[in-house]
Parts: sequence; structure tokens; C-alpha cells
Amino acid sequence: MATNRTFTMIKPDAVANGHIGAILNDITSAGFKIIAMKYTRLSEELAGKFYEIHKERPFYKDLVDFMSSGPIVAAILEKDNAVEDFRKLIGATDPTKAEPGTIRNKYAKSIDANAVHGSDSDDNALIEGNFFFNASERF
Ligand code: DGI
Repeated sequence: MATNRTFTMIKPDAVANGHIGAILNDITSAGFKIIAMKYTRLSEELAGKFYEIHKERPFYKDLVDFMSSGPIVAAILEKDNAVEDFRKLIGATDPTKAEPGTIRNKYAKSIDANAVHGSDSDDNALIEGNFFFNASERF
């Protein structure tokens, strides 16, 4: 059964372009409640660990370099059907294919600098949330 939490990051491109406020507004306006949130920067090592699942992909090094290139906002979000509904809100990985009105359609410039992350399964939402937050940081 689907759980009601997902994990997101506002990526370095969206932070650098001044979109933190607008993206958080889109997220909360869509009915997601913020359970945990952190403004931080991933080291190369931590970015590599977070995206370990993509280690064999040709874009892995670029992805790790990009995700450690500047600060990000990490958050755990709560809503019914959180994982699926959040993936709908952010749109396709490639922003040129993301539906109008989605966060990636509005704020992303390319497939690698695509503004936001959203967990792709309940299991990964749990793993990714635990990667950034301990119990005392969740409300
Ligand atoms: O779950 P998503 O973030 O939508 O996509 P994913 O899990 O397949 O890939 C994770 C990230 O890796 C994605 O947000 C951007 C990057 N990525 C995925 N496919 C490509 C890519 N980067 C490049 N340069 N080229 C790709 O084909």
C-alpha cells in the first residue's frame, strides 16, 4: 500500500536562479505538508552516494558534479498518494517533455539541471528521507 510521504530536493540550478520560494509555494499549494526541511550543500562524496543507483549510467559523473555544485533544499513531504502525486507535480525528467504548469516545465532548463528531485517509489522515499534527516528533525 502506498505510504503518504515523499522526499524532494530543490536542485542547485533552481536555487541559483532564485526559485526556492516559488517552488515551495507550488508544493504547499498542491497540498503537500512539509515534515522536514534543510538548506545544505552535498559534498561530491554524498552526492555520489545519493545517486549510487545511477553509478553505471553515462551521465553519473556529470550528475554528481552538478548536484554538489551549490546549495540545495532537501525536504520530506506528506500528502495522500505522495510519491505519485509529487511526480505529477514536478513533470517529466526532461523539462522539454514536462507538462505545462509542472515545476520542471516552469523552472528547469535541461535534463541534467532539472530543478527538482522527487522520489520514484515509497521505498526510495524512505531511504532518501533517512539520508538527510534524523527523527528529531521531523515535525
Ligand atoms: O527520477 P528523475 O529525477 O525524474 O530521473 P532519473 O531518476 O531517471 O534520473 C536522476 C537524475 O539524473 C535526473 O533528474 C537528471 C539526471 N539524468 C537522468 N537522465 C539523464 C540525466 N542526465 C543527463 N545528462 N542525461 C540523461 O539522459
